[in-house]
Amino acid sequence: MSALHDPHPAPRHLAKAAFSLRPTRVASRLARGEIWYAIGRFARIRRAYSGMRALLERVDRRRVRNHYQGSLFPAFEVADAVATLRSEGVVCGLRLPAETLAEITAFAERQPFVPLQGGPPVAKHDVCGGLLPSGQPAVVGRVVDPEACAAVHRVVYDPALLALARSYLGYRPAITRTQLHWSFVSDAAPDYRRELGQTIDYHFDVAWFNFLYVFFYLTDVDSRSGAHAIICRSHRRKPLSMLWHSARQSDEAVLRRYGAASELTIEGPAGSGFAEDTSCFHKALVPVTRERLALFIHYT
Ligand SMILES: O=C(O)CCC(=O)C(=O)O
Repeated sequence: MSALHDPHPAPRHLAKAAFSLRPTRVASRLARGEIWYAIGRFARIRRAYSGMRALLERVDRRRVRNHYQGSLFPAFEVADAVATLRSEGVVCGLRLPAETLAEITAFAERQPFVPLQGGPPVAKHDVCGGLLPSGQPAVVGRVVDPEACAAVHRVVYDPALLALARSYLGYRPAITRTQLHWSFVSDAAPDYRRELGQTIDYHFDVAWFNFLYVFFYLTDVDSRSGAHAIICRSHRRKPLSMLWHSARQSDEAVLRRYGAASELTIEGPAGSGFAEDTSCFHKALVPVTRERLALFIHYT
């Protein structure tokens, strides 16, 4: 649908941001000094960066603080998970304890969120019929200050997740971002969602030189309630034409290149989690039957 026919046109400043997803984005970010945006997409550069961080770590004598002793995921085999991540780009099989899930969900229900459209924080119970109090469609809500929830902090600094990130990245990660997001059921048009920045199209992340994401679903998720989809193994095999083009690609282009068999739609009950190298192509499916609550941890 064109913006002209969109019943909910995106605010003008956001529409401008969407245009910058075109190929010129690489050039403009280079001009802003963000060299990592251009070169962080190359596997060799990422490996070299890991090597340098590992070297620096060896000469750094500062003591590392362990926040927690035991893991919430005692059965999670870190070495096997790292091997799967390297070959597939994703590894499933994490599961939050029931009380951790309940604590995070209750926090997200009472904590306000900032809509993707921006503006003041909104209370969750003020979303009605897929609409924000402003009358705009509810698309994605970013819960304010997720680490204020003790259970979120407990998960982010879990020793098994830190060991996974350290082993995969090759160095001790600094945690850069923790996000707790609602994805709502609403009648927002695809173009409106894109212009706001909802990641409903296949893309790969260039968040820094190297990174690993851990995702948890906090609601039951299937292909009609906001599942995350990934093209397995695409972290290792990107043609130059895709590496140098916009990080966003159409479904057709991605499936033509990698084949339908490489596409994995991750469904799971509330509490299930997975780790992903988001330099794989990935996207979020639009929820149509049930809203989704998800926790994302970015280790870099
Ligand atoms: O919400 C999702 O499942 C996808 C998130 C995503 O695409 C991203 O963080 O880059």
